[in-house]
Amino acid sequence: MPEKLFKVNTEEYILPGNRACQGCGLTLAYRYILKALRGNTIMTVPASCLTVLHGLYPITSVEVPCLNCTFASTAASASGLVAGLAALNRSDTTVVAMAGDGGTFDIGIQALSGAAERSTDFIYVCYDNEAYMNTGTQRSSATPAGALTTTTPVLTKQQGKKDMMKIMEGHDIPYLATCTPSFPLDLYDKFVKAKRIKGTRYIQIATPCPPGWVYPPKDTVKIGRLAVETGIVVLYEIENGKFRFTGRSKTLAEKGNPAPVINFVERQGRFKKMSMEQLGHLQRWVNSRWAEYLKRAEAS
Ligand SMILES: Cc1ncc(C[n+]2csc(CCOP(=O)(O)OP(=O)(O)O)c2C)c(N)n1
Ligand code: SF4
Ligand SMILES: [Mg+2]
Repeated sequence: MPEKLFKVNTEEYILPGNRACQGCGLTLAYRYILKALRGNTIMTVPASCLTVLHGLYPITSVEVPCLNCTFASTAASASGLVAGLAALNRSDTTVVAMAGDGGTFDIGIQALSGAAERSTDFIYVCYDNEAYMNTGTQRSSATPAGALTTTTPVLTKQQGKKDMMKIMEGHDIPYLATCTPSFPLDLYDKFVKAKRIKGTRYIQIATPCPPGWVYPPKDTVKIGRLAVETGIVVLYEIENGKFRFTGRSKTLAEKGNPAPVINFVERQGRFKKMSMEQLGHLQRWVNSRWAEYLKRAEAS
């Protein structure tokens, strides 16, 4: 049952003023995550924009404890925290591992796969801004084809985005979900639900990033909404193998179709060198994935 707006936690766990950029989608997402988890959380975070948001010890903008770990070891670090809390008989604290797309799709995938295969009891959050943003927008395996990055500065990235949700689903974990801070209640509900489930829970959040995606900071919420309207991002959850559309994607699945991907692409400078061929490919990829999800929703 979705959380009603009036029941949303009014406490704030991120203090005013932090070192993230203006209009950062990650900051919005993180604010809603901590509200949904009601602050009763230990975070573990590798090098990324999220460590910058947290600040440098002893000064921080965030009111939950956070362990900084090395890039490759986020899920291993979370496994250690889970074991430590169990030894102390503390079952009331949720362990949350949270890394960027670089730290998840690429560098942290081995430790994540190991922990997920054992279904270690933590929530793993990948906030996906589709590049290594903290070090200046290098391409990752989450970057879509056609995007300019500082490591694909001339021809754009040629390879398509890795389907990390599919990889994580292959681990047979109890809960997976996608969301974006542009639809905050959908995000909030998924974390409220994930908190109650045992085992490894994987949540992937599409977080628009003004400097990396090259659009004005005021447009972050709009860009995230367009990603969903065009089917680039599909909001869904998979609980014990059962696929379900949620939020705006559910409405689109029941009452319409996604809008053309050009509506999303044309608003971002990172796609200014995207070829017509790449655009066509992206549209066909979105169409076929949408058809696949419709079938799954029907079968569930
Ligand atoms: C082993 C290692 N390699 C490289 C770095 C440099 N580094 C720090 S943050 C970062 C980018 C991380 O990208 P992502 O995980 O997508 O998070 P984002 O910066 O986009 O928030 C890199 C390459 C590092 N700290 N450690
Ligand atoms: S580079 Fe992007 S993800 Fe990183 S702090 Fe700035 S807006 Fe946020
Ligand atoms: Mg990133």
